Amino acid sequence: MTKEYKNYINGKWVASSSGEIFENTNPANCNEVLGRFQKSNKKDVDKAVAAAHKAKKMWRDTPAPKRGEIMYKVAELLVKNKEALAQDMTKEMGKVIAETRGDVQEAIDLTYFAAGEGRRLVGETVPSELKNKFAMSVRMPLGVVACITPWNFPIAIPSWKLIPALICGNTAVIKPAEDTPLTVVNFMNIFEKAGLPSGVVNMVTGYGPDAGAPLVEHEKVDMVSFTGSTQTGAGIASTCAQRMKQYSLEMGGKNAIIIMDDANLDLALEGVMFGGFGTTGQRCTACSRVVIHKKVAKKFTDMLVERAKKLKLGNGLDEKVDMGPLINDKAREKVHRYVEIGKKEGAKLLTGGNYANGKALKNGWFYQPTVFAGVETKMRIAQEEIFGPVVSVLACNGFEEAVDIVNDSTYGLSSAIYTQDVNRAFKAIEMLETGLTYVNASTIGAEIQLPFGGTKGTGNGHREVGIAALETFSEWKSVFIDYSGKMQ
Ligand code: TXE
Repeated sequence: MTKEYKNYINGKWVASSSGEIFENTNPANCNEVLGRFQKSNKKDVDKAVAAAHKAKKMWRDTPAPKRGEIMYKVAELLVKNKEALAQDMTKEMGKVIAETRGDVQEAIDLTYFAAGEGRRLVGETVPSELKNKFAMSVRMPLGVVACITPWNFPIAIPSWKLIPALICGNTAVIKPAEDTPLTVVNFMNIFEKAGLPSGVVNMVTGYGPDAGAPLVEHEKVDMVSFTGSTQTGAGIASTCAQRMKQYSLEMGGKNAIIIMDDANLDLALEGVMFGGFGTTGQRCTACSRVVIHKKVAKKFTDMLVERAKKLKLGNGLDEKVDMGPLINDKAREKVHRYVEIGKKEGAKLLTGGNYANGKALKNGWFYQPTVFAGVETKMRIAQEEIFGPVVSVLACNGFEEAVDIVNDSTYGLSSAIYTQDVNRAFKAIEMLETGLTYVNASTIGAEIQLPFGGTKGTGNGHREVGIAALETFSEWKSVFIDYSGKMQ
């Protein structure tokens, strides 16, 4: 019998009020059911928010260094359970085991980093305009934070939201993606073992419209932190705006690597392979456009196609597999639809472009690594997020044109440039309109001590991880202490 997992509310594992269940499956073998989860609705959300609301005062009054100590225990338990977490994650999400280990490692790094913030949470003291008056700023929690998370980083993204939110003194309710609830159930187990007081973190599993929407709308939710599609993010923004709630959004990208004619092409090839086909192209920072100088375009494209053809697809638990499946049928249909659009728009399909139908792959949501050349910036495949293993190559005549092509996007998450020219590299850093820029490295690979997030349509200006996350999950109070003893 497949195991049933409950919601985590007020420190207890509880069934959904409707008794309804949904299942998650292994995308590398879609017949394999992994677990049964609570299909939560508004009533369950109400209970979870009530628990978080009740715990608000106690947690706010817990000294921040003490909150940090609990987070330190969470980090240690993540370390201890790293392999088991990664294995479960590969089973439910599909990406290869080396990458799911990396996903857990990001959660570990962030949790250690944020735990230390419990002893800092630095404010400012500034000189007052008056004698015998003291002026300072202190960080205040926002209250109850709702975290709505996607399936592509099943533990890293939940940790990026929950841990900084908790360190700042907020309580939280998380609604994980319906494709990857197991990893977040495992994460809740870790919070419980670490001794986090009841009600500080709560989890309801279920679908977006049933469980996510009532969470966003709930009057006792003070802030919403969301990562996912632009469409859902826009809906959340308008709900929050109408209810005067704070919100932070991260909604993907159309990231590009520029390759100049002086670039080390072998190095650039590694970057494009890793950025384009890592996590089967399902990273918000995935490299989906390569903007390359005409002089080296043909040579590089041949190298890229040769390598793409050699990628080994399969079950991500096999250490020799390079690329796992897409997350679900809907995602695979979306990728294929874009490939058909690309062909109609006149782009040249060099390799891939279809469902992978190797013998061992027939039951999974696998898609062939795909490369298009002759892509132009106005084409939909150069503008819209495909979220799959599809790399589009766009040729350019020089640096300025390359930068214009990269910036011709409604998104602004990540960009990269491969060049040996240091002056050009620094100019690119200044000119590229993205929240992240890499020089001689791929568009992917966040480090948790620096802010993560994008410009333009990628988000709403908030940043995750690093010290910047504290800005997202707290607000400033200015304090004035008059010790003159004088009447005003
Ligand atoms: O996203 P959704 P999906 C992009 C990517 C992908 C596309 C669709 O292009 O192909 O989005 O993915 C919850 N109120 N990204 O369908 O629907 C939902 O349950 C409240 C990029 O998975 O946005 C899940 O927990 N919540 C991205 C979360 O929102 C709602 C990562 C994300 O699901 C809701 C994922 C509602 N009305 C997808 N509807 C990135 N930035 O990395 C859904 N949800």
